[in-house]
Parts: sequence; structure tokens; C-alpha cells
Amino acid sequence: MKNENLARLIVLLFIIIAVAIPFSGRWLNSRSQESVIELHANMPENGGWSVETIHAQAGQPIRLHITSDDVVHGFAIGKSEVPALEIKPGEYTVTVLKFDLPGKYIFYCNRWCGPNHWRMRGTIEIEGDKDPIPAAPKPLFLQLGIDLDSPEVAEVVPTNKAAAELGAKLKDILPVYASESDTYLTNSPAKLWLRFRADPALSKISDNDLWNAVAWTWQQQTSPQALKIGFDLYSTTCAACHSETGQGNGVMVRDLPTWDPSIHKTNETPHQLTGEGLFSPPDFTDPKILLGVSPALLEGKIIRGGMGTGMPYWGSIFTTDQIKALVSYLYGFAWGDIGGEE
Ligand code: HEC
Ligand SMILES: [Cu+2]
Repeated sequence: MKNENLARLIVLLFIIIAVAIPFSGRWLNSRSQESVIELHANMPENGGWSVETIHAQAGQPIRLHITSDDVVHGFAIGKSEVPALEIKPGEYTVTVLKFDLPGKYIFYCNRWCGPNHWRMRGTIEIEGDKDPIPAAPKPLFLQLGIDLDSPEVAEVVPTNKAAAELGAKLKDILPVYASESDTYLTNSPAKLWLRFRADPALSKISDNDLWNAVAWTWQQQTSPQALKIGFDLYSTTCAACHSETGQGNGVMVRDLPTWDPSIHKTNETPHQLTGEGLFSPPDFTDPKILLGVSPALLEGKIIRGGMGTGMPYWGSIFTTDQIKALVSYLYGFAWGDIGGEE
């Protein structure tokens, strides 16, 4: 009798264990699949992000508990549609991220928390068997071998404000190359003007009208929507240094010497905290500056940054289209008309 009970008990135990194992296995699995990370934001002077590299598998959810130890920061992912988060001191913001393709992603602070704010960047490294995120095509400035550190100054500038609407009247007599995107990408407005001036087909057109034609060809390469994107990105990420008006005297760079490529060397490492060796940007409203450089150069500068001048690099943060939109928006400063605001 006793033995029989014991045998029943053992059988029952086996059944319980047999049923429980797969369940506990599933439970353990689901816990280990999600990786939980506590992330503290600090101004770069106070140490930046507490975690600089986050590792995860493709498809694996990453649960982030983010807080700030000093001021309000932002949390954003480069080249993605994920909306940016506001990170407040003393509060936890929880978000779950998931990346389907292996590769490197950049997370960054999108709030101007201090002069070194833009240094608040970290990496999310995703591993997995799938094909990684496709590599971006080689930027045009590298393909063309453009030296970003010695931009040219415009050889010629308009005497009157150039007007794209007036240039449109000349569109039927402009040579074919005027509307090719390669012409736009690889020439400065001044270079295109010189090419127009030297073109026998345009010999009867006045200097002013040729500038209007150049302004028109520049306008053909963008759209009001792109200019609006450019304006929004510029206001939130560039104006702190370049200023809303493009004059290069934003709050973060006041009192710094203005960068002049013909005098200053860019290979010296500036002092991050005192700002010694950092420069303030050139005045974009001076037509000599922007009418002297090609979209390929501007794009390159935005992608690569200034190598020690204080101009941050944005190649890992913005998509190709966003950078193109920024470039078209910048030229507006030189033509004297700024799209996007209305
Ligand atoms: C922390 C300050 C700072 C921020 C933020 C900043 N810049 Fe700059 N930028 C500079 C400085 C300083 C220079 C001049 C030195 C150089 O060209 O490297 C410069 C130069 C440039 C140039 C080169 C102009 C030329 O004629 O060679 C471009 C283009 C530019 N910035 C675009 C941008 C855009 C677009 C953004 C925003 C996405 C931005 N910058 C954000 C400081 C900044
Ligand atoms: Cu910040």
C-alpha cells in the first residue's frame, strides 16, 4: 500500500516536470531574447552617454531605460524614422528598439545641451546572419577628389540679387548642360556663370540675366518640400553655430575667430572644453563663400565635418536626401532668399 502511493507520487512528479520543462524553457527564452539596458545621459563635460556601444542581435528587442543625470537631453537614432525622445533629469523614459538588419546604427542627443552637445553620440551594433544594411555609395567629393579644406572663393558674384523667376524666361535658350544634375553637383554657381559667359550661344545675354539663369538652374535641382526639410534640419541642428540667418554667429560660437581656410590649419586638435582652437563658421550670406563652392563640396563638408575646426560630421546621422536638402537650403543664404519659412 505504502509502496503503491510512493509509485503514484513519483509518476505524478514526472508528469509535472515533463509539462513544466518546456514552459520554463519558453519563459527563460523570452526573457533572454529581450536585452534590457539602463542608459544615463550626461553633458559631454560630465561623461556623455553612460553606455557608448549597445550590442544586440538582429530582430532582438532592446529595452532601453533612459534617464538624465544633469539637464534635458534628447535620444534619437541616425538615418531612421524612429521619433526622437525627450530625456528629463530624474525621470525614466522607456523605449523598445528593434533592428532587422545587421550593421552599425548611431544614437545621439538632439537637444542643444551645451557647446559640445553634438559629441553625445553612441553606437548600436547589430549582429545577425541576414545581409547587413546596404553601404552608402561613395560620396561625390571622394569620387571627384575635392579637397574640403581649401574651398574656393567665388571668382565672380552678382551685382544685383539674382532671381530664379527671371532666369526661367531664358530656359529655352539655355544649353542642355544647364539642366543636367551633374552640372549642378560638380560646379559652383560662379563656375557655371563663367561657363555660360564663355558660351557663344549666350553671348547676347546680359551678365545679370546670366546670374538669373544660374539661380534658375539651382532652383530646378530642388523642390519646396526639400527646402522645408532643409530648413527644419538647419534650425534644429546647425543654427546654434551657423545662426538662423546663416551669418555664422550662433550662440555656440560667439567670440570664436572666424575660420579662414587660407590662414588656418585644420589639422590641429582644438581644446574641447575651453574651445581654444575652435572657429566660428564663415558668413553664408557673403555670396563669395557659397557661390564659390559646388554642391559636392558642401555635401562633403556636411558628411565629413571640419576635422578640428568645430564643424561636426553628420554623415552617420542624416540620410543622403536630408544632406541634399540641407545643401539646397544653404544656397538660399547666398542668393538672399530663404525658402522653407514662409
Ligand atoms: C558646433 C558648431 C557647428 C555646427 C553645429 C554646425 N557647423 Fe557647419 N561649420 C562650423 C564651423 C566652425 C565651420 C568652418 C570650418 C570648416 O569649414 O570646417 C563650418 C563649416 C560648414 C560648411 C563649409 C562651408 C564652406 O564654404 O566651406 C558647411 C557646408 C557647413 N558648415 C554646414 C553645416 C550644416 C548643414 C550643419 C547642420 C547639420 C552644421 N554645419 C552644423 C561649425 C558648426
Ligand atoms: Cu545632450
